[in-house]
Parts: sequence; C-alpha cells; structure tokens
Amino acid sequence: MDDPLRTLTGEEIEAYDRDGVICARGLFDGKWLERMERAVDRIVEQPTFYGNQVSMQGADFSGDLFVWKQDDDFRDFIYDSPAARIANAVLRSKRVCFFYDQLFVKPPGCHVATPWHQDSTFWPIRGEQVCSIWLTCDPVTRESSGLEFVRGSHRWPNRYKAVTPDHNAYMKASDLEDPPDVEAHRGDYDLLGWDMERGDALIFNGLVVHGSTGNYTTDRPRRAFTSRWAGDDIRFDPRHPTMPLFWEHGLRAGDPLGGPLFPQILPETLPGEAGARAAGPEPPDPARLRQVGEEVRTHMQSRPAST
Ligand SMILES: O=C(O)CCC(=O)C(=O)O
Repeated sequence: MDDPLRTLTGEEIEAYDRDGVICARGLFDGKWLERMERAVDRIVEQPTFYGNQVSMQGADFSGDLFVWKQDDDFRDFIYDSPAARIANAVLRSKRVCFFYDQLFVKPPGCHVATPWHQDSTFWPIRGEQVCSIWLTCDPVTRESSGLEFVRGSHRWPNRYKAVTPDHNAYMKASDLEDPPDVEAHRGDYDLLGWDMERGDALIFNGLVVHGSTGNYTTDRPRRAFTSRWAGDDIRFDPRHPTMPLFWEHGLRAGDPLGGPLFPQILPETLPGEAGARAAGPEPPDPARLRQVGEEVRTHMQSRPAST
C-alpha cells in the first residue's frame, strides 16, 4: 500500500473533528490520479448494474456505486492507494474497513444539483467512525459543482431523510424529517466550501450536511469519486430505506464490518476476505437482486401513498 504524499497535520485533524470536513491538498500522486481518471471515464461509458439504476440519462448525470467489485482499478485503489491510511488519520481506529465507493459525474452544463443531505442516514450501518474521501479529477469552484458543507452539522442531533440527486422514491420513504432547505436560506448557515484543483480531496464525516450545485461550466466535466471508510465503532444495521446491497456480505445486525463486501484494509488485509475479488470481477448476486427487489416492494407498499 502506498503512503500519502504527506501526512495530515494536527490542525487538519482538529478541523475535521470540529467542522466535520476538511479540504486536503497534495495527498495523492499523479500515478493514482491518472489511473483513476481513466477508470472514471471508463465507468461513465460502461456503467455497472448499480450505475444504470442511479444515473439520470436525460439529465446527463452519471453515478455509480460499489464499482470496485467489478473494476480492477477501483479495486486496487482500495487495497493499494494511500486512501485507507488517509482515512485512518481522521478515524484513528485499530481496524479500517472499506465501506464502498461512489461516482458523481456532472458533464459541462449538467444542471443536476446534489441536494443538501447527510450520508449516514442512507447507510445500513450505525456508529460514528465513518468518513468519506471525495477526490476530484477536475478543478471545481464553490459556485460550480464544488461540494459545500454546513460547518459543525455532524454534531447536530437531527437525522434527515435520504435525498438523492434523482429524488429516489424508495430512499425518501422514511419517517425521518426532511433536510433543511439550506439553499433557500444560505445566510442562516455557516457554510464551508473550497475552490479545488484536480487531485484535491475533501475528507468528511458521515453526518455532516452537504450539497452541491450543477456544473455551470461549458467546457469542463466534473468527475468526482468518493471512497468511504469505516472504523472500530461501526456496526451493520440493515433497515429500510437504506442503500440496497446487491452482494452477499455474511453480516448480521450488530456485527462489526468485515467480510467480502466491506473488507478490512488496515492494519492488514485478510486473505479470506480479499481472495474472491482478487480472483476476478464480481457482478451483483442474482439471488440478492431478487431479495432486494422484494424488500423494496414490501417497504413501499407499507407506506402511506403520500410518501
Ligand atoms: O459529488 C457530489 O455531488 C455529491 C457527493 C456526496 O454527496 C458524497 O460523496 O457524499
């Protein structure tokens, strides 16, 4: 596994704890940036099964998830890039497991905003030691497609309904409250955001409220990819509605993460977890596809028609 080009400073780690997010520059070398940029382009051209579900064809927004299960560059990023060590600088955990990866690609002129949201309420886990590393392959500005954050909102007691860029009905079908309309009341919030260069990274807590505009440029794509990392206190907590899992994971409610879907990366990888993926790409499991479809239908039928 590669080391980051530099270690995070004490000030950066303090800012992560206090604000819920930092913009960290100069961590990844050109080799990883070039490789991942090509890999992102390839996945946009040939999305996975998950990508076909979450991308918005008409609006030109491309998303994808769990790409590492099928693409070897994304797999190697997890096992060999400095990302796990960077994540652990803020998690400060004995074990670090990979949670999942996600792509957010907005071509020039893409009007799709990322609604203000918290990530943790999307996820079938509970606990606090979870962070995301959002790596941009292109320059972004605060005003055009850079992510913005409500400073310190990871400490709020509120838990908000999961709202996706395509306003997916299943993810929104929950009893949690709606996220605040930060966009309409920007002056009421302490907002953090950065102009970023290719290769800069945002590192943020799973509970911090964040969102982004569309890509208002006419000549530059905005290709970002997030890797998410979990530490010791994270437990599997399957509930509806949270992000569907299309691979067998072998976990029961309350288990620490680990296993073939959420493999341990630090302090070392475990052959029993990494072996199957090392042997080749793993498309979604047809039995789980059927099971998830059934669970989603049952959940939606149990909801009042208005939600
Ligand atoms: O890139 C975006 O627009 C959204 C990213 C995001 O919400 C995330 O990585 O959690």
